[in-house]
Amino acid sequence: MNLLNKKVLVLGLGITGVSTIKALNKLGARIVVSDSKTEDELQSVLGKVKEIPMELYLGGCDFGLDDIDLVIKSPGIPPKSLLVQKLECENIEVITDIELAYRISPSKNLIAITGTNGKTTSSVLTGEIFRNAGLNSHVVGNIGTGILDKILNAEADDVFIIEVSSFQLEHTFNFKPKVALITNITPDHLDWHGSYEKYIEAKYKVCTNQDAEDYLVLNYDDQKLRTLKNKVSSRIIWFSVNEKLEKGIYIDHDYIVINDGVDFIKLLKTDEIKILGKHNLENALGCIGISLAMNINKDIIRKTLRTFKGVEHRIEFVATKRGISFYNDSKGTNPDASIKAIEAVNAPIILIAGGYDKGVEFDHFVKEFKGKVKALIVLGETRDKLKDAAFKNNFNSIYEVNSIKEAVDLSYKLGEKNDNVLLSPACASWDMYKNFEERGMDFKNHVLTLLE
Ligand code: UMA
Repeated sequence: MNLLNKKVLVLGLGITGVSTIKALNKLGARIVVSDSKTEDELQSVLGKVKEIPMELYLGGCDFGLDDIDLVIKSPGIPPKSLLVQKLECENIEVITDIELAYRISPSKNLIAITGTNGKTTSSVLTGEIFRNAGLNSHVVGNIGTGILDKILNAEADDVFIIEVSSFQLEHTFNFKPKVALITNITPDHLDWHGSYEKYIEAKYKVCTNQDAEDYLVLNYDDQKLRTLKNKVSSRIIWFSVNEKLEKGIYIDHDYIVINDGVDFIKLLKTDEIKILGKHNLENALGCIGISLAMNINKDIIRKTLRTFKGVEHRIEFVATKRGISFYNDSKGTNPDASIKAIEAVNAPIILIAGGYDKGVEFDHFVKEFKGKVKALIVLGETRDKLKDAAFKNNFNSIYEVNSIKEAVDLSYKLGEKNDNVLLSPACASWDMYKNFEERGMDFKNHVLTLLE
Protein backbone atom coordinates (compact mmCIF):
# COMPACT_ATOMS: atom_id res chain seq x y z
CA MET A 1 0.00 0.00 0.00
CA ASN A 2 1.57 3.27 -1.10
CA LEU A 3 0.85 6.13 1.30
CA LEU A 4 3.43 8.57 -0.06
CA ASN A 5 1.90 12.07 0.12
CA LYS A 6 -1.50 10.63 1.04
CA LYS A 7 -3.38 12.53 3.72
CA VAL A 8 -4.01 10.12 6.59
CA LEU A 9 -6.09 10.95 9.64
CA VAL A 10 -5.05 9.30 12.91
CA LEU A 11 -7.97 9.11 15.36
CA GLY A 12 -6.79 8.88 18.97
CA LEU A 13 -3.37 9.67 20.38
CA GLY A 14 -2.70 6.78 22.75
CA ILE A 15 -0.43 3.75 22.25
CA THR A 16 -1.97 3.04 18.84
CA GLY A 17 -1.88 6.66 17.70
CA VAL A 18 1.82 7.08 18.55
CA SER A 19 2.95 3.89 16.78
CA THR A 20 0.72 4.75 13.79
CA ILE A 21 2.15 8.27 13.49
CA LYS A 22 5.72 6.93 13.56
CA ALA A 23 4.93 4.41 10.82
CA LEU A 24 3.03 6.91 8.64
CA ASN A 25 5.95 9.32 8.88
CA LYS A 26 8.32 6.63 7.55
CA LEU A 27 5.83 5.90 4.75
CA GLY A 28 5.85 9.57 3.69
CA ALA A 29 2.18 10.26 4.46
CA ARG A 30 0.81 13.69 5.38
CA ILE A 31 -0.46 13.21 8.93
CA VAL A 32 -3.53 14.71 10.58
CA VAL A 33 -4.29 13.82 14.21
CA SER A 34 -7.51 14.20 16.16
CA ASP A 35 -8.15 13.41 19.83
CA SER A 36 -10.96 14.37 22.18
CA LYS A 37 -8.40 15.22 24.90
CA THR A 38 -6.79 18.66 25.11
CA GLU A 39 -3.15 19.53 24.40
CA ASP A 40 -2.51 19.81 28.14
CA GLU A 41 -3.90 16.34 28.80
CA LEU A 42 -1.82 14.88 25.96
CA GLN A 43 1.44 16.63 26.74
CA SER A 44 3.51 13.54 27.59
CA VAL A 45 2.20 11.63 24.54
CA LEU A 46 2.86 14.57 22.23
CA GLY A 47 6.46 14.55 23.45
CA LYS A 48 6.91 11.10 21.87
CA VAL A 49 6.14 12.39 18.36
CA LYS A 50 7.30 15.99 18.61
CA GLU A 51 9.82 15.67 15.73
CA ILE A 52 7.14 14.52 13.28
CA PRO A 53 5.26 17.11 11.22
CA MET A 54 1.48 16.82 11.60
CA GLU A 55 -1.74 18.84 11.78
CA LEU A 56 -3.27 18.56 15.25
CA TYR A 57 -6.96 18.88 16.15
CA LEU A 58 -7.25 18.35 19.88
CA GLY A 59 -9.95 18.76 22.52
CA GLY A 60 -12.64 17.59 20.10
CA CYS A 61 -12.29 20.64 17.82
CA ASP A 62 -13.85 20.53 14.36
CA PHE A 63 -11.89 20.20 11.10
CA GLY A 64 -12.52 19.61 7.38
CA LEU A 65 -12.55 16.06 6.03
CA ASP A 66 -12.42 16.96 2.31
CA ASP A 67 -9.06 15.63 1.23
CA ILE A 68 -8.58 12.81 3.77
CA ASP A 69 -7.54 9.62 1.92
CA LEU A 70 -7.55 7.15 4.80
CA VAL A 71 -8.34 7.01 8.53
CA ILE A 72 -6.55 4.89 11.13
CA LYS A 73 -8.86 4.65 14.14
CA SER A 74 -7.60 3.79 17.62
CA PRO A 75 -9.43 0.69 18.84
CA GLY A 76 -11.00 2.31 21.92
CA ILE A 77 -13.02 4.78 19.79
CA PRO A 78 -16.44 3.18 19.32
CA PRO A 79 -18.18 2.87 15.94
CA LYS A 80 -21.04 5.01 17.30
CA SER A 81 -18.65 7.98 17.64
CA LEU A 82 -20.07 10.89 15.63
CA LEU A 83 -16.79 11.50 13.84
CA VAL A 84 -16.49 7.84 12.76
CA GLN A 85 -20.09 7.91 11.49
CA LYS A 86 -19.46 11.12 9.58
CA LEU A 87 -16.32 9.67 7.96
CA GLU A 88 -18.23 6.56 6.91
CA CYS A 89 -21.06 8.69 5.47
CA GLU A 90 -18.45 10.51 3.38
CA ASN A 91 -17.15 7.11 2.16
CA ILE A 92 -13.73 7.68 3.65
CA GLU A 93 -12.11 4.37 4.52
CA VAL A 94 -11.73 3.84 8.30
CA ILE A 95 -9.43 0.99 9.40
CA THR A 96 -7.51 -0.03 12.53
CA ASP A 97 -3.74 -0.39 12.85
CA ILE A 98 -4.01 -4.20 12.51
CA GLU A 99 -5.49 -3.82 9.02
CA LEU A 100 -2.85 -1.31 7.91
CA ALA A 101 -0.14 -3.56 9.38
CA TYR A 102 -1.42 -6.45 7.25
CA ARG A 103 -1.41 -4.28 4.13
CA ILE A 104 2.16 -3.03 4.57
CA SER A 105 3.84 -5.96 6.32
CA PRO A 106 7.03 -7.33 4.72
CA SER A 107 6.39 -10.56 6.68
CA LYS A 108 3.58 -13.00 5.94
CA ASN A 109 4.10 -14.75 9.28
CA LEU A 110 1.20 -13.15 11.12
CA ILE A 111 -0.30 -15.14 14.00
CA ALA A 112 -3.49 -13.63 15.43
CA ILE A 113 -4.78 -14.56 18.88
CA THR A 114 -8.24 -13.49 19.96
CA GLY A 115 -11.04 -14.61 22.30
CA THR A 116 -12.73 -13.19 25.38
CA ASN A 117 -10.29 -14.63 27.91
CA GLY A 118 -6.80 -16.08 27.64
CA LYS A 119 -5.51 -13.84 24.83
CA THR A 120 -2.60 -12.36 26.72
CA THR A 121 -1.32 -15.57 28.32
CA SER A 122 -1.62 -17.38 24.97
CA SER A 123 0.24 -14.60 23.16
CA VAL A 124 3.09 -14.50 25.67
CA LEU A 125 3.40 -18.29 25.80
CA THR A 126 3.41 -18.56 22.00
CA GLY A 127 6.08 -15.85 21.88
CA GLU A 128 8.18 -17.84 24.36
CA ILE A 129 7.86 -21.07 22.33
CA PHE A 130 8.84 -19.27 19.13
CA ARG A 131 11.78 -17.55 20.79
CA ASN A 132 13.02 -20.88 22.12
CA ALA A 133 12.68 -22.23 18.58
CA GLY A 134 15.08 -19.51 17.42
CA LEU A 135 12.49 -17.51 15.46
CA ASN A 136 12.73 -13.74 15.38
CA SER A 137 9.31 -13.14 16.93
CA HIS A 138 7.45 -10.09 18.23
CA VAL A 139 4.45 -10.15 20.59
CA VAL A 140 2.34 -7.08 19.78
CA GLY A 141 -1.18 -5.64 19.64
CA ASN A 142 -3.78 -5.48 22.41
CA ILE A 143 -1.11 -6.71 24.83
CA GLY A 144 0.06 -3.09 24.95
CA THR A 145 2.47 -2.64 22.02
CA GLY A 146 1.33 -0.92 18.84
CA ILE A 147 2.02 -3.19 15.86
CA LEU A 148 2.70 -0.61 13.15
CA ASP A 149 6.02 0.84 14.13
CA LYS A 150 7.46 -2.67 14.69
CA ILE A 151 6.16 -4.16 11.47
CA LEU A 152 7.78 -1.56 9.23
CA ASN A 153 11.24 -2.54 10.46
CA ALA A 154 10.59 -6.28 10.11
CA GLU A 155 12.33 -8.80 7.86
CA ALA A 156 10.32 -11.17 5.67
CA ASP A 157 10.92 -14.14 7.99
CA ASP A 158 10.06 -12.34 11.24
CA VAL A 159 7.02 -13.71 13.06
CA PHE A 160 4.36 -11.44 14.56
CA ILE A 161 2.20 -12.82 17.36
CA ILE A 162 -0.65 -10.34 17.51
CA GLU A 163 -3.09 -10.23 20.42
CA VAL A 164 -6.17 -8.88 18.69
CA SER A 165 -9.22 -7.45 20.44
CA SER A 166 -12.74 -7.27 19.03
CA PHE A 167 -12.25 -3.47 18.91
CA GLN A 168 -9.30 -3.92 16.57
CA LEU A 169 -10.99 -6.58 14.44
CA GLU A 170 -14.18 -4.54 13.93
CA HIS A 171 -12.49 -2.23 11.42
CA THR A 172 -10.49 -4.84 9.50
CA PHE A 173 -11.39 -5.83 5.95
CA ASN A 174 -8.53 -7.77 4.29
CA PHE A 175 -6.67 -8.91 7.42
CA LYS A 176 -5.68 -12.55 6.87
CA PRO A 177 -3.38 -14.14 9.44
CA LYS A 178 -1.45 -17.29 8.50
CA VAL A 179 -2.53 -18.83 11.84
CA ALA A 180 -5.41 -17.67 14.03
CA LEU A 181 -6.47 -18.84 17.49
CA ILE A 182 -9.87 -18.16 19.07
CA THR A 183 -9.62 -19.13 22.74
CA ASN A 184 -13.33 -18.78 23.68
CA ILE A 185 -16.21 -16.33 23.32
CA THR A 186 -18.47 -15.13 26.14
CA PRO A 187 -20.37 -11.81 26.42
CA ASP A 188 -18.07 -8.78 26.82
CA HIS A 189 -17.85 -5.18 25.57
CA LEU A 190 -21.54 -5.23 24.64
CA ASP A 191 -21.88 -1.46 25.17
CA TRP A 192 -19.13 -0.82 22.59
CA HIS A 193 -20.35 -3.29 19.94
CA GLY A 194 -24.08 -2.74 20.50
CA SER A 195 -24.98 -6.45 20.90
CA TYR A 196 -23.52 -9.90 21.60
CA GLU A 197 -24.06 -10.88 17.94
CA LYS A 198 -21.98 -7.91 16.78
CA TYR A 199 -19.24 -8.79 19.28
CA ILE A 200 -19.12 -12.38 17.95
CA GLU A 201 -19.13 -11.11 14.36
CA ALA A 202 -16.12 -8.92 15.12
CA LYS A 203 -14.25 -11.86 16.68
CA TYR A 204 -14.95 -14.08 13.65
CA LYS A 205 -13.30 -11.50 11.40
CA VAL A 206 -10.00 -13.01 12.52
CA CYS A 207 -10.62 -15.98 10.19
CA THR A 208 -13.11 -14.89 7.52
CA ASN A 209 -10.38 -14.04 4.96
CA GLN A 210 -8.30 -17.14 5.65
CA ASP A 211 -7.89 -19.67 2.83
CA ALA A 212 -6.99 -23.38 2.61
CA GLU A 213 -3.31 -22.57 3.20
CA ASP A 214 -4.04 -20.97 6.58
CA TYR A 215 -4.68 -22.55 9.98
CA LEU A 216 -7.42 -21.85 12.49
CA VAL A 217 -6.91 -23.17 16.04
CA LEU A 218 -10.23 -23.56 17.86
CA ASN A 219 -11.46 -24.52 21.31
CA TYR A 220 -13.78 -27.51 20.78
CA ASP A 221 -15.25 -27.01 24.27
CA ASP A 222 -16.86 -23.73 23.17
CA GLN A 223 -20.06 -24.78 21.36
CA LYS A 224 -20.21 -21.54 19.36
CA LEU A 225 -16.78 -22.13 17.89
CA ARG A 226 -17.80 -25.58 16.62
CA THR A 227 -20.19 -23.86 14.18
CA LEU A 228 -17.23 -22.21 12.44
CA LYS A 229 -16.38 -25.58 10.87
CA ASN A 230 -18.79 -24.99 8.00
CA LYS A 231 -18.11 -21.30 7.62
CA VAL A 232 -14.35 -21.07 7.05
CA SER A 233 -11.91 -22.26 4.38
CA SER A 234 -8.95 -22.61 6.73
CA ARG A 235 -7.49 -25.86 8.07
CA ILE A 236 -8.87 -26.25 11.59
CA ILE A 237 -6.84 -27.59 14.51
CA TRP A 238 -9.19 -28.45 17.39
CA PHE A 239 -8.27 -28.66 21.04
CA SER A 240 -10.26 -29.74 24.08
CA VAL A 241 -9.69 -30.16 27.80
CA ASN A 242 -13.00 -32.07 28.18
CA GLU A 243 -13.18 -34.56 25.31
CA LYS A 244 -10.95 -37.00 23.46
CA LEU A 245 -10.95 -35.89 19.82
CA GLU A 246 -10.69 -38.02 16.68
CA LYS A 247 -8.07 -35.53 15.58
CA GLY A 248 -6.62 -32.69 17.63
CA ILE A 249 -4.99 -31.86 20.95
CA TYR A 250 -6.62 -33.07 24.16
CA ILE A 251 -6.15 -34.54 27.63
CA ASP A 252 -6.03 -38.30 28.18
CA HIS A 253 -5.24 -39.79 31.61
CA ASP A 254 -3.48 -36.59 32.74
CA TYR A 255 -1.38 -36.39 29.58
CA ILE A 256 -1.57 -33.74 26.87
CA VAL A 257 -1.99 -35.75 23.71
CA ILE A 258 -1.51 -34.76 20.08
CA ASN A 259 -3.52 -36.92 17.71
CA ASP A 260 -3.01 -36.01 14.05
CA GLY A 261 -5.45 -38.68 12.89
CA VAL A 262 -2.61 -41.16 12.24
CA ASP A 263 -0.06 -40.85 15.03
CA PHE A 264 -0.75 -40.35 18.69
CA ILE A 265 1.87 -38.56 20.84
CA LYS A 266 1.88 -38.01 24.60
CA LEU A 267 3.51 -34.57 24.81
CA LEU A 268 3.77 -34.14 28.59
CA LYS A 269 1.80 -34.59 31.81
CA THR A 270 -0.66 -31.84 32.68
CA ASP A 271 0.91 -31.31 36.12
CA GLU A 272 4.26 -30.46 34.51
CA ILE A 273 2.76 -27.15 33.41
CA LYS A 274 3.55 -24.38 35.89
CA ILE A 275 0.62 -22.06 35.16
CA LEU A 276 -2.38 -22.86 37.33
CA GLY A 277 -5.97 -23.68 36.43
CA LYS A 278 -8.08 -25.40 33.78
CA HIS A 279 -8.31 -22.16 31.80
CA ASN A 280 -4.51 -22.08 31.56
CA LEU A 281 -4.50 -25.68 30.36
CA GLU A 282 -6.84 -24.50 27.58
CA ASN A 283 -4.43 -21.68 26.80
CA ALA A 284 -1.55 -24.17 26.64
CA LEU A 285 -3.44 -26.44 24.21
CA GLY A 286 -4.22 -23.47 21.96
CA CYS A 287 -0.54 -22.52 21.88
CA ILE A 288 0.43 -26.10 21.04
CA GLY A 289 -2.02 -25.87 18.12
CA ILE A 290 -0.37 -22.69 16.84
CA SER A 291 3.08 -24.21 17.27
CA LEU A 292 2.15 -27.33 15.31
CA ALA A 293 0.74 -25.15 12.51
CA MET A 294 4.11 -23.37 12.41
CA ASN A 295 6.05 -26.68 12.46
CA ILE A 296 7.80 -26.04 15.77
CA ASN A 297 9.78 -28.97 17.12
CA LYS A 298 7.78 -30.83 19.80
CA ASP A 299 10.74 -30.94 22.22
CA ILE A 300 10.83 -27.15 22.20
CA ILE A 301 7.07 -26.94 22.85
CA ARG A 302 7.43 -29.42 25.71
CA LYS A 303 10.43 -27.64 27.24
CA THR A 304 8.73 -24.24 27.10
CA LEU A 305 5.52 -25.53 28.67
CA ARG A 306 7.57 -26.98 31.54
CA THR A 307 9.28 -23.66 32.28
CA PHE A 308 6.71 -20.95 31.40
CA LYS A 309 5.77 -19.14 34.61
CA GLY A 310 2.84 -17.15 33.28
CA VAL A 311 2.10 -13.50 32.84
CA GLU A 312 2.62 -10.78 35.43
CA HIS A 313 -0.53 -9.88 37.44
CA ARG A 314 -2.39 -13.08 36.38
CA ILE A 315 -2.46 -15.60 39.22
CA GLU A 316 1.20 -14.70 39.63
CA PHE A 317 2.97 -16.45 42.51
CA VAL A 318 4.72 -13.81 44.64
CA ALA A 319 6.21 -15.46 47.74
CA THR A 320 5.64 -17.85 50.64
CA LYS A 321 6.17 -16.85 54.25
CA ARG A 322 5.31 -18.98 57.30
CA GLY A 323 3.70 -21.48 54.90
CA ILE A 324 1.32 -18.82 53.58
CA SER A 325 1.57 -18.28 49.81
CA PHE A 326 0.68 -14.98 48.15
CA TYR A 327 -0.73 -14.72 44.60
CA ASN A 328 -1.17 -11.51 42.62
CA ASP A 329 -4.15 -11.55 40.25
CA SER A 330 -4.60 -7.80 39.94
CA LYS A 331 -5.67 -8.39 36.30
CA GLY A 332 -8.83 -10.01 37.72
CA THR A 333 -10.82 -6.88 36.91
CA ASN A 334 -14.24 -8.52 36.51
CA PRO A 335 -16.06 -11.26 38.47
CA ASP A 336 -15.57 -13.91 35.75
CA ALA A 337 -11.81 -13.42 35.67
CA SER A 338 -11.63 -13.62 39.48
CA ILE A 339 -13.78 -16.78 39.53
CA LYS A 340 -11.14 -18.41 37.29
CA ALA A 341 -8.45 -17.40 39.81
CA ILE A 342 -10.43 -18.88 42.72
CA GLU A 343 -10.86 -22.09 40.71
CA ALA A 344 -7.14 -22.22 39.97
CA VAL A 345 -5.69 -21.56 43.44
CA ASN A 346 -5.82 -24.30 46.10
CA ALA A 347 -8.03 -23.90 49.20
CA PRO A 348 -8.02 -22.46 51.83
CA ILE A 349 -7.98 -19.02 50.22
CA ILE A 350 -7.92 -15.60 51.87
CA LEU A 351 -9.34 -13.43 49.12
CA ILE A 352 -8.65 -9.70 48.74
CA ALA A 353 -11.28 -8.11 46.49
CA GLY A 354 -12.96 -4.81 45.65
CA GLY A 355 -12.14 -1.69 43.66
CA TYR A 356 -13.71 0.64 41.09
CA ASP A 357 -17.47 0.21 40.63
CA LYS A 358 -18.32 -0.67 36.99
CA GLY A 359 -21.93 -1.31 37.94
CA VAL A 360 -21.73 -5.11 37.94
CA GLU A 361 -23.27 -7.36 40.61
CA PHE A 362 -21.31 -9.81 42.79
CA ASP A 363 -23.88 -12.50 43.73
CA HIS A 364 -22.61 -14.92 41.11
CA PHE A 365 -19.02 -14.21 42.21
CA VAL A 366 -19.65 -15.01 45.89
CA LYS A 367 -21.55 -18.19 44.97
CA GLU A 368 -18.36 -19.45 43.34
CA PHE A 369 -16.45 -19.32 46.66
CA LYS A 370 -17.81 -22.90 47.13
CA GLY A 371 -16.08 -23.53 50.45
CA LYS A 372 -12.65 -22.63 49.01
CA VAL A 373 -12.55 -19.06 50.35
CA LYS A 374 -12.13 -18.96 54.12
CA ALA A 375 -11.98 -15.17 54.51
CA LEU A 376 -12.83 -12.19 52.34
CA ILE A 377 -10.99 -8.89 52.75
CA VAL A 378 -12.80 -6.05 50.98
CA LEU A 379 -11.64 -2.59 50.00
CA GLY A 380 -12.34 0.18 47.49
CA GLU A 381 -15.55 1.63 46.07
CA THR A 382 -17.28 -1.74 45.82
CA ARG A 383 -16.59 -2.90 49.38
CA ASP A 384 -20.21 -2.47 50.52
CA LYS A 385 -21.59 -4.19 47.42
CA LEU A 386 -19.25 -7.13 47.99
CA LYS A 387 -20.12 -7.29 51.68
CA ASP A 388 -23.86 -7.27 50.91
CA ALA A 389 -23.49 -10.00 48.28
CA ALA A 390 -21.45 -12.11 50.71
CA PHE A 391 -23.95 -11.76 53.60
CA LYS A 392 -26.83 -12.51 51.21
CA ASN A 393 -25.10 -15.77 50.30
CA ASN A 394 -24.40 -16.68 53.94
CA PHE A 395 -20.69 -15.91 53.77
CA ASN A 396 -19.84 -14.03 56.97
CA SER A 397 -16.07 -14.11 57.31
CA ILE A 398 -15.58 -10.58 55.99
CA TYR A 399 -13.00 -7.93 56.90
CA GLU A 400 -12.81 -4.32 55.72
CA VAL A 401 -9.59 -2.41 55.04
CA ASN A 402 -8.62 0.91 53.46
CA SER A 403 -5.54 0.01 51.48
CA ILE A 404 -3.65 -2.86 49.87
CA LYS A 405 -1.01 -2.55 52.59
CA GLU A 406 -3.65 -3.07 55.28
CA ALA A 407 -5.04 -6.00 53.27
CA VAL A 408 -1.63 -7.68 53.03
CA ASP A 409 -0.90 -7.17 56.74
CA LEU A 410 -4.33 -8.48 57.77
CA SER A 411 -4.15 -11.51 55.46
CA TYR A 412 -0.78 -12.41 56.98
CA LYS A 413 -2.23 -12.06 60.48
CA LEU A 414 -5.26 -14.23 59.62
CA GLY A 415 -3.26 -16.76 57.60
CA GLU A 416 -2.17 -20.21 58.74
CA LYS A 417 0.24 -22.73 57.21
CA ASN A 418 -0.91 -23.84 53.69
CA ASP A 419 -3.30 -20.91 53.27
CA ASN A 420 -3.15 -19.01 49.99
CA VAL A 421 -3.67 -15.27 49.94
CA LEU A 422 -5.13 -14.20 46.61
CA LEU A 423 -5.46 -10.62 45.42
CA SER A 424 -8.14 -10.93 42.73
CA PRO A 425 -10.29 -7.81 43.03
CA ALA A 426 -13.08 -8.66 40.51
CA CYS A 427 -13.04 -4.91 39.87
CA ALA A 428 -10.98 -2.36 37.94
CA SER A 429 -8.37 -0.42 39.91
CA TRP A 430 -9.28 3.14 38.93
CA ASP A 431 -10.74 4.15 42.31
CA MET A 432 -7.30 3.87 43.94
CA TYR A 433 -4.70 3.37 41.18
CA LYS A 434 -3.87 4.44 37.63
CA ASN A 435 -4.18 0.87 36.36
CA PHE A 436 -4.17 -2.80 37.43
CA GLU A 437 -0.39 -3.00 36.98
CA GLU A 438 0.17 -0.29 39.60
CA ARG A 439 -2.19 -2.10 42.02
CA GLY A 440 -0.42 -5.42 41.44
CA MET A 441 3.00 -3.85 42.02
CA ASP A 442 1.78 -2.28 45.25
CA PHE A 443 0.54 -5.69 46.43
CA LYS A 444 3.79 -7.41 45.50
CA ASN A 445 5.91 -4.74 47.20
CA HIS A 446 3.97 -5.10 50.47
CA VAL A 447 4.23 -8.90 50.32
CA LEU A 448 7.98 -8.65 49.74
CA THR A 449 8.26 -6.28 52.72
CA LEU A 450 6.81 -9.07 54.87
CA LEU A 451 9.75 -11.24 53.88
CA GLU A 452 12.32 -8.74 55.13
N1 UMA B 1 -10.23 8.94 22.18
C1 UMA B 1 -10.84 9.86 21.34
N2 UMA B 1 -12.19 9.73 21.15
C2 UMA B 1 -12.94 8.74 21.71
C3 UMA B 1 -12.30 7.80 22.54
C4 UMA B 1 -10.93 7.93 22.75
O1 UMA B 1 -10.21 10.76 20.83
O2 UMA B 1 -14.14 8.66 21.45
C5 UMA B 1 -8.79 9.06 22.40
C6 UMA B 1 -8.44 9.17 23.88
O3 UMA B 1 -8.55 10.50 24.32
C7 UMA B 1 -7.02 8.64 23.93
C8 UMA B 1 -6.95 7.70 22.74
O4 UMA B 1 -8.13 7.87 21.98
O5 UMA B 1 -6.04 9.66 23.81
C9 UMA B 1 -6.86 6.29 23.27
O6 UMA B 1 -7.10 5.34 22.28
P1 UMA B 1 -7.47 3.85 22.71
O7 UMA B 1 -8.55 3.86 23.73
O8 UMA B 1 -7.73 3.04 21.51
O9 UMA B 1 -6.17 3.36 23.50
P2 UMA B 1 -4.68 3.04 23.04
O10 UMA B 1 -3.79 3.70 24.04
O11 UMA B 1 -4.42 3.26 21.63
O12 UMA B 1 -4.64 1.47 23.41
C10 UMA B 1 -5.24 0.54 22.50
C11 UMA B 1 -6.00 -0.52 23.30
N3 UMA B 1 -7.06 0.11 24.08
C12 UMA B 1 -8.34 -0.17 23.88
O13 UMA B 1 -8.70 -0.95 23.06
C13 UMA B 1 -9.32 0.52 24.77
C14 UMA B 1 -5.05 -1.26 24.23
O14 UMA B 1 -5.76 -2.35 24.83
C15 UMA B 1 -3.91 -1.84 23.41
O15 UMA B 1 -2.95 -2.40 24.31
C16 UMA B 1 -3.23 -0.77 22.57
O16 UMA B 1 -4.21 -0.09 21.75
C17 UMA B 1 -2.17 -1.34 21.61
O17 UMA B 1 -2.76 -2.17 20.66
C18 UMA B 1 -6.16 -2.18 26.21
C19 UMA B 1 -7.59 -2.63 26.41
O18 UMA B 1 -8.19 -2.27 27.41
C20 UMA B 1 -5.28 -3.04 27.11
N4 UMA B 1 -8.18 -3.43 25.48
C21 UMA B 1 -9.51 -3.96 25.63
C22 UMA B 1 -9.51 -5.27 26.41
O19 UMA B 1 -8.45 -5.92 26.46
O20 UMA B 1 -10.57 -5.65 26.93
C23 UMA B 1 -10.10 -4.23 24.24
